[in-house]
Amino acid sequence: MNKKWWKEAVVYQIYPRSFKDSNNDGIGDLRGIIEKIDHLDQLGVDAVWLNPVYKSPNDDNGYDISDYQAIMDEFGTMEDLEELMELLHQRNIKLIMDLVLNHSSDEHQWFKESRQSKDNPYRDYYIWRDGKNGGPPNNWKAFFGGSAWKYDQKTDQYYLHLFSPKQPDLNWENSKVRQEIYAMINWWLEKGVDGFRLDVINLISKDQRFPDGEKEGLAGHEYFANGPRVHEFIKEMAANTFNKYEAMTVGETPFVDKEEAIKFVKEEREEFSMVIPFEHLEFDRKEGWDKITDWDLTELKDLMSEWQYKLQENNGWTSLYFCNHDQPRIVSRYGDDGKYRKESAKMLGTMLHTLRGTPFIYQGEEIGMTNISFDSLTDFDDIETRGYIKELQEKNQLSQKEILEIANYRTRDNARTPMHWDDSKYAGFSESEPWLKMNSNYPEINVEKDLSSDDSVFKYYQKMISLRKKYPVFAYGKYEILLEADQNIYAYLRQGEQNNLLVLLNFSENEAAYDLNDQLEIKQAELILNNYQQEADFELDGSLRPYEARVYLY
Ligand code: ISL
Ligand code: CA
Repeated sequence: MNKKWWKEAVVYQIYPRSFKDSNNDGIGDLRGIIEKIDHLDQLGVDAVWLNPVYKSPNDDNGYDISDYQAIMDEFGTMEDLEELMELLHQRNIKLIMDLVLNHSSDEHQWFKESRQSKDNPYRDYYIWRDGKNGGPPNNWKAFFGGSAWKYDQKTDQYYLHLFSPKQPDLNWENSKVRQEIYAMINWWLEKGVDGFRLDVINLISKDQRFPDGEKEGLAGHEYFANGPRVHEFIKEMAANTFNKYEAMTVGETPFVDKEEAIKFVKEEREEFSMVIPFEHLEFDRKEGWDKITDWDLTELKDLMSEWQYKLQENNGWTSLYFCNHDQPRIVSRYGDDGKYRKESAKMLGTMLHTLRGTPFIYQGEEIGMTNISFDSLTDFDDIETRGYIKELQEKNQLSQKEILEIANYRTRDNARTPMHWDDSKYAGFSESEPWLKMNSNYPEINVEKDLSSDDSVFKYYQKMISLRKKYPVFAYGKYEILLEADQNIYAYLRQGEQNNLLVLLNFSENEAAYDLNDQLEIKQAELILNNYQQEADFELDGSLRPYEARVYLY
């Protein structure tokens, strides 16, 4: 097993729009992040991933880039970014940027040219096709609703957009596009950036026959996800950019199971450092966005275990995460955001920090922030949510109230409400009304409060992160599941060179008994982490309190 800094690291994700507003226009910005570097340092994280900060008309909050080498006006200037990088580096914190390479904004110079005429030199930078039978070229659907094709009158053709119509897909078949992209990436690497998270990177190769999709789910995904040339493109990109700088790379990969994942992260293949999986966050949405489904802990355990074994057998790595800017808050999904908010937030965090992979913390997760509850459909900002709301209203099967309920549970805005720093108006995020409504529980859940309390979620995260640094077994230990069939407890071992970990996690709101006597022979172990004030003795059989998490070292 090769040692790498990023295997030992804990990454903290910042959504700049909602982290800290330095000039009180209601929008978070780069100087706001600079003001809060102490927070990151105190927590003990090793790297920061910034969501896109490039120039953008913000149709999808920065995931629609109009200039890859300039900073978004609201966020500040290139000098601000350079200063932020410098300050992070002074504290040994690496900077990971977000690269959106599957598509650009329709306001990018390339697209403005491309749509001018069929013989424009930039025409082939994007994917243009003739319509079929008076409609789009095929039945592919966009992630944000509707057809993935948009008709453009000027040249009487359609262009492909897997996300919003303001996010036209780049044509990776064109080697000029690839060369421009590599040059841009190298420009950032020369600047001193330490790595990249690559947005929907497994969608870059489309089946050039553009057949109609026939599979369940988003129509056409079998032809645009993990497409024919995806690994060829990634290998070429990595060899020409990241690998020359030993940069850390995190590929965001929807529609990827453990078998597909290996192809991106098996170390010998020299593609990515790790992927961002999705399957572990799909249990409560198995029947689609508008139906919340029940699930069983054994499903999560089986899935996690299969990934863990597959990756360790194949010398591959993964990110470990529950929350990001696209996901509702985990404590409101797999935990309990009421009575056991703190316990369950800590327990879920324990899982992320004790499995084999690199933990990613999303802003606010370290204080146990919860889902919102907006009271009007017009409060939602997220382009994805607005798309679904529109579809549901057109279908006319649910009442407004029912739509509101599902939107509150599902919306990406759950993660995007401003960060809670203290209990002042607008939670210390800004002095002006923020761009998105605050979560109303900020007086109870905020950083200031967590810093002044011994049993806060923040203090627990601090401890967890420092333990990871102290014991290499957290990063490199071999994973083995225990109590496989247990419906309440997720238990596993990590076996290292010097020591081992035994992790016990109770996912239920009730006490849960366990008996490990016929699976283990350990006489003594030290309890190094526990989310209850009154600590537990070591026993191979006993019971766990509601949402209890224990980590023993032996
Ligand atoms: O967020 C989702 C589920 O709620 C996905 O549909 C999401 O759009 C998908 O995971 C891709 O996400 C990434 O690319 C999008 C952008 O909107 C997301 O914020 C980004 O993380 C398009 O660039
Ligand atoms: Ca601002």
